[in-house]
Amino acid sequence: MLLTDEAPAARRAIDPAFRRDIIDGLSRAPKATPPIWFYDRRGSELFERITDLPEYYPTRTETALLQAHGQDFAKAVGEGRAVVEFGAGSARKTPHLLRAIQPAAYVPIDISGDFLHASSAQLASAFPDLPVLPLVGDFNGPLHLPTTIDTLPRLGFFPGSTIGNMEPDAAVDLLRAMRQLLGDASMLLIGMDRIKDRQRLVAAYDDDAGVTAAFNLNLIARINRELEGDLPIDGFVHRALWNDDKARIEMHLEAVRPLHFHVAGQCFRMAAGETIHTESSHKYGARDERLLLRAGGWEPVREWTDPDGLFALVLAKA
Ligand code: AVJ
Repeated sequence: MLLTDEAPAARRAIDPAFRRDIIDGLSRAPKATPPIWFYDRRGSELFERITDLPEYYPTRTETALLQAHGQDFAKAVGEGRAVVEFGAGSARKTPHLLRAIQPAAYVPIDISGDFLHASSAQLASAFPDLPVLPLVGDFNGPLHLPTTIDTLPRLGFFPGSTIGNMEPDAAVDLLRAMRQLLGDASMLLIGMDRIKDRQRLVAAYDDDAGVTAAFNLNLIARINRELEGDLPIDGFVHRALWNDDKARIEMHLEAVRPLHFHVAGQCFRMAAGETIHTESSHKYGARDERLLLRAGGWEPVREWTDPDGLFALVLAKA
């Protein structure tokens, strides 16, 4: 059953947060923009296509883990929790978890209302007895859980290695905020992408079909459309590189020639070879995962990985 009081998406005016983030990011040296702005409708569609690419192992590896270890989850977390999913998106992995643990309610949280409502409706019809309570919001800001789950112990679900988008200090802050939001009796099931062979990592973010390149370049189209921009789309190329010092993949948009463009009335220049750093995707060793969780106020209790150790699902308790 789908329980929602959200109005349908209004026609959007210029988004002041988007404008501020992009103007700030382009004014900085080196230029860097937050990855949340990738996910307009087209960006969300491209990301869905990325998850099906042969090179992009995280989604299928994590989904297989969720599928394979249902009985373990049921035993470790018990029935009757409220599952709170952070950044639910299309929520394609969630049915495996819900089927396994029989929760008392499901609260998917996402910034994209359109996407969230479509996937919530789908989920609600697949689980007719489960109260589905979608919450439109940014989990990096303050959130209020629906009061109907006040008395239920919570299981936070944070799949996809989305945590990897954050710098370590921000990741710790987010984990602490989740701990605060979910409460003393809560648990957290989190997906974390492992450090591995450099070629494999880079290929996952620079696929042969060019879908990740299109995903990265879509940010330029979005800036042009929504912020009165005139960035030349042929003036940029997609770059993915492994930063070994920081154990992360970085995506950049690199200027192929000297550029001069405008965004929301402001003027910007880029030298040939200069980049806009559009995303970081941090990877973790087995001990890094636990250290990060403990720093964030969570005690790891179990973890599951695939035979090749590509990806880890970690269960922690408050
Ligand atoms: C959704 C942040 C987990 O970092 O792998 C995929 C986003 N960017 N390909 C990731 C992404 C380029 C993805 N996360």
